Amino acid sequence: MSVWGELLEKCRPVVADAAAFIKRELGTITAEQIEVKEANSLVSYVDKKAEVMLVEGLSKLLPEAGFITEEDVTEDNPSELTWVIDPLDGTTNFLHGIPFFCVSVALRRGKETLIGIVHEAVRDEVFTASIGEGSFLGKRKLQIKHGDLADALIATGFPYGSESYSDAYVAVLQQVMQQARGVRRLGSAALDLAFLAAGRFDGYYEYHLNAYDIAAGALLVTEAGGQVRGFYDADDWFDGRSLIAGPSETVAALQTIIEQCMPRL
Ligand code: LIP
Repeated sequence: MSVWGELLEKCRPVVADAAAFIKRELGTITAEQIEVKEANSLVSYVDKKAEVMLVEGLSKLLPEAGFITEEDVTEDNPSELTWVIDPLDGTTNFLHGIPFFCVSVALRRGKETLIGIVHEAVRDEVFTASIGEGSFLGKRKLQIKHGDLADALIATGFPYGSESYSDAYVAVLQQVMQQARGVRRLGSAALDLAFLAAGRFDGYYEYHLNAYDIAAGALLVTEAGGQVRGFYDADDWFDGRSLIAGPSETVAALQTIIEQCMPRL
């Protein structure tokens, strides 16, 4: 096992504690405790407290590493090694009592992702990957599923505040609905990517994402033999706010639809 595989093992209990805390709070949040960050992007003390737990725990494991986090409980300070954290991915699901959300943690060095953990908080499914050592659900090694778009179940998401491009985005969805077996919108990019790595989905695409929504999930997909890329630039998925993921043939098919229906804005 590499040093990153060993560090991944030490991260598990830190992530599990945050997931357990979030699960305990499910269904207890009052309307007064919900804050609106930007159009329909919600947050509560649960996201913030979970992020504090993660930052404190991970800082002890790797004091020299910086952070990129969703809730900014700590100043974003990307460094040579950087933790990329979404303490509660699927916040809207959580606040509506929909049991589909997770903790997502990745470690990056420059443009490389070394570790990824996506901990689904309700059923305690733990998806993990370390660079060069594969992806796992629990102890089960994951392998991306190959196949035609016609037989594919595709996951996607509908971004907040999409007025400027919603017609083009709906045109993409219409083509995917016509050409694929089915489409699912479950509300957590990190879990969409984890389910893709586990062969539950056959492809995923979304626009207007944040790096912390996808950093860990993307490594789960690539370490399971899949591909990730931006809508318009292959390498621009981390900062480019758009992502296509899946087996190479499905990524190519989705990219063709996106180029036809949603040319670069
Ligand atoms: C969510 C993503 C989801 C996307 C939502 C939101 P959050 O992240 O996981 O895929 O469609 O717009 O960005 O806000 O729950 O951390």
